[in-house]
Amino acid sequence: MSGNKERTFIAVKPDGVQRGLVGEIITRFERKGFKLVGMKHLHAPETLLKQHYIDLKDKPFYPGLVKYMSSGPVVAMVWEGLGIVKTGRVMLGETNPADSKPGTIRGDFCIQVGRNIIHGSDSVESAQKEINLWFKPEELVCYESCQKNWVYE
Ligand code: DAT
Ligand code: MG
Repeated sequence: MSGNKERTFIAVKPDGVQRGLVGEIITRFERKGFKLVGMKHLHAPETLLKQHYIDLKDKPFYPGLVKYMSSGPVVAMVWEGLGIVKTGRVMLGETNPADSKPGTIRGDFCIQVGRNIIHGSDSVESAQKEINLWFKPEELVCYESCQKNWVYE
């Protein structure tokens, strides 16, 4: 995927869902002009979460991270747009909310790294991997946004 069709995987974590922040997070991506192409609300199986965070398997916080992620439902989404992986990360803020600027999602809504409410892919390659892990191809909706010519030149 390239250009306006770049995609990223965004997930509202269990604390974000429990705290009623799903709408706020969707609103931020919608208002920016990005396009929603996939979404589901699920209690993710541990096997999926272990695979999702496989690169962190040797970190001391890995077991706690998997437990936290499986402690309640998450809202998994695929968003699309120009430069969305990089811009999505800017919108999220830093991994540690304490380092995140006001105006970012983590800067505005959370305090500790172990309860940082949202996941966003960190590269185009990992986005592709994560989208394939969480979604079947038929779960991604193909449509043209009526905003296209107003969001892009
Ligand atoms: P990000 O979620 O910003 O991509 P990451 O991929 O390095 O960050 O880590 C994944 C998640 O693991 C992160 O959102 C929260 C948790 N985590 C990272 N570093 C941690 C730490 N030092 N202590 C506890 N949890 C941590
Ligand atoms: Mg990461």
